[in-house]
Amino acid sequence: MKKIIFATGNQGKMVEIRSILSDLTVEILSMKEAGIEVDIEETGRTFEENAIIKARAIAAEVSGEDDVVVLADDSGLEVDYLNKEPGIYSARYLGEDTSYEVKNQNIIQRLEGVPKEQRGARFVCAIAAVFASGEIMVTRGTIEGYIGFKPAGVNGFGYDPIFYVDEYHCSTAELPSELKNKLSHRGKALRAMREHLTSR
Ligand code: ITT
Repeated sequence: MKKIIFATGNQGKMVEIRSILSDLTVEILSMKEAGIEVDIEETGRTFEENAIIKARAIAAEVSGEDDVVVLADDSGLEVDYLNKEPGIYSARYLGEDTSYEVKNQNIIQRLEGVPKEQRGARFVCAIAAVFASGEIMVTRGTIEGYIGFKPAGVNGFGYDPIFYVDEYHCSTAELPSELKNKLSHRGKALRAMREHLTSR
């Protein structure tokens, strides 16, 4: 493997991915850097299905290139009190173009008056790999936490300001990036994938 192309258009994810895989001695390109622009419809019913759909769509654009692995991340926030919403619809929740200030405030409002014990939530991440041979592999990582009573922090992206971890009594947007990457759903799923990539 000489090159990884990451099938994501999300800059926040890309920053974390580069940091988590920084010890790999391979070139890591976002799909934009690889010159690929494709609008991918996420029609899957699970994080795993959507990650495979994204990785396959980009792999189709680079087919013929040996030594390239295409990876994709599908992730989201599951809130127990909201029957695991927004889940796979996390990016599309209240509309793709709605700001996270609004999305985060909306989730806090929907949990108004709900005590901490019932505010359980988790981030889930599925990472799919499509190899030049056509072989597919998927890993999953999760981090447990709860929805805070107010947004806090400026690190990370998306729902980080409202997702709190018990151990640190703060949101993942308040954690230094290295610590978030160590604990996070994405860190866990990507490190599991890295094992597969380096053992080949
Ligand atoms: P790509 O499909 O191009 O990768 P996307 O943003 O559409 O980008 P997803 O469909 O996987 O990606 O949606 C994931 C959403 O879940 C993301 O936009 C955030 O709102 C949320 N999310 C995932 N991981 C997160 C994290 O570490 N911190 C905060 N929010 C996260």
